[in-house]
Amino acid sequence: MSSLKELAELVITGDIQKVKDATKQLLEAGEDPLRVINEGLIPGINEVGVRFKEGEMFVPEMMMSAQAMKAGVELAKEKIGGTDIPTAGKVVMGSVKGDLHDIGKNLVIMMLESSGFSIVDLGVDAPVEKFVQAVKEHKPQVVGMSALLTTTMPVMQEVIRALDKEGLRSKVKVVIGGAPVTQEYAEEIGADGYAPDAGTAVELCKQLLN
Ligand code: B1M
Repeated sequence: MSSLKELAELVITGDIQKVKDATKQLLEAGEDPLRVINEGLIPGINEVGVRFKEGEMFVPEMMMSAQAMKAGVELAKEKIGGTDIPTAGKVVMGSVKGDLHDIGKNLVIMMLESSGFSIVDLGVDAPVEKFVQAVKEHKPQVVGMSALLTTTMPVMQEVIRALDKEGLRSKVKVVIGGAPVTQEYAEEIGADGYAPDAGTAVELCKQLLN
């Protein structure tokens, strides 16, 4: 029987099948799917980041770990399921231009969906115009942006400026997040809120819409 700690280790090794097997085992044994994500899969990928920074792991290995992590999240997601409550609001969400990281964004989406929000997912590397177009077309209450690179963070401000220019800024709440993003940065660029994790992102969206 795998433990959450062992699951984290398996994410680090990047063995997709083993991560799937261990995740399944834990879920079948009745482990809370959110715990599997937050205390098994996420610590694993975080350690990958540390080792990458220290030059102990390289991009291909980081990719394998990311795929293994995603496979585990998919299985946990099936257990979390949806909600029967009517839609809590619509959120347009994307990883900003230049940013290919989407694990965190997808977790935020998953949590929002399971809390009754409907999502328009712009995917990764989403250009400024794509956000603007999506707001015009889908009329969401919230625009969510994710950035994992310090070099892509400024795109969030570009999106806010473009929404402003198009007269759309007052019609939506803008929420941002991602590992390098902070509350101070959110205030600096004029976002309505920042969330450090997926659970807080849901709370924040609910709060902003009330
Ligand atoms: Co990249 N990468 N990566 N990477 N990668 C980081 C981000 C890095 C910190 C690693 C390091 O050096 N320690 C570093 C960035 C350094 C910096 O900018 N300061 C880095 C780098 C340098 C790079 C490349 C440039 C490497 C290269 O090619 N030389 C390259 C860039 C590609 C690009 O985007 N253009 C690159 C590539 C990749 C992979 C493709 C291999 C892979 C991504 C796969 C994928 O996402 N599909 C990858 C990975 C896996 C990572 C690390 C290891 C893990 C990221 C992750 O998924 N974390 C990462 C190190 C790290 O962050 N510790 C690293 C788990 C995830 C659940 O957390 O995304 O933070 P996170 O999301 C959280 C919260 O932040 C929050 O909720 C989530 C759940 O709790 N949140 C939000 C996120 N978005 C939110 C939005 C919200 C609210 C909350 O509102 C809308």
